[in-house]
Amino acid sequence: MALAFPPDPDWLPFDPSPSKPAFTPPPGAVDAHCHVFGPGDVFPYAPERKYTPTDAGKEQLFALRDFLGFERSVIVQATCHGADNRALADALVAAAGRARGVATVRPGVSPAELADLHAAGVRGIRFNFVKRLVDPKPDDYYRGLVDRVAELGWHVVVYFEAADLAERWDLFTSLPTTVVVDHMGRPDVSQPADGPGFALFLRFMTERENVWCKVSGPERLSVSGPPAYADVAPFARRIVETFPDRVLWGTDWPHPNMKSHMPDDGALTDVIPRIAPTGDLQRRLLVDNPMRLYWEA
Ligand code: 0GY
Repeated sequence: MALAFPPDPDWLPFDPSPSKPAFTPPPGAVDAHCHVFGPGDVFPYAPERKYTPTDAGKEQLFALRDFLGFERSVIVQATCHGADNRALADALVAAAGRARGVATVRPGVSPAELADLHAAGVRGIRFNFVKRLVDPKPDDYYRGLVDRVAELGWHVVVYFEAADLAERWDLFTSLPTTVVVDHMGRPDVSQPADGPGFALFLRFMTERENVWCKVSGPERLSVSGPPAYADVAPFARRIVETFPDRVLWGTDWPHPNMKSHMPDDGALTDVIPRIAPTGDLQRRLLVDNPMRLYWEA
């Protein structure tokens, strides 16, 4: 039978049999950045999407969570589902308290829809500024949405390219909620971690104590490549050691839009002790911080 949504011809599917990581996550560890895709015949992909992935459903996500040694997940709405959060909400409900979500909403969203998302486990919304994924909007669009969700106690996740930080500085530094930046703001890791390129991002986190960072996505940023992603580690480690109470980590499974290679999720998990070298840093990164933001807020 033909798939309702055949993936893009150059789509790299996720690795169905990752290696077992040598690193054992601490009890209660949270994978704080992952997605579910479809399945498209149940939860159709959005008409305005910029890519069509292979299906990657909740059962596969939960199996990977258990295999890698995580107890909980934060599932982030991906742009291929637009503002239709049904696949996300379905996965959150099925996870029975072991998952929280970050949704995408548009200005017309009703209070009842927001309440339903909250009941399912959503605790934040995501603003995506990456032009190959979405058509970014003027600042006021985002400000209006933040006002809607701040009263629910939700936070905002932002995904942007390094160059967007200067361009959107006024917006990003004026958001009243907790702000979580995906993948360290996508630094150019061919530059030094203590060089001027990354300095603006460090300044952003230093000056704005409401800004958190996901030290995730080495497979997207690395030039040196797998399995160690050695060129990304100094960036992540610097953030973890400087802001140990405002960092999160996630697999980014099922790794949408990877072109160079598909990462082994076991190898990605083994990056953790290189960026959070002590048990204390690992516990804050994987347990204390995500629990505070997603379960105790
Ligand atoms: C990620 C990265 C990507 C895609 C999306 O929402 C999305 O479609 O976030 C990407 O292509 O960089 O981490 O989810």
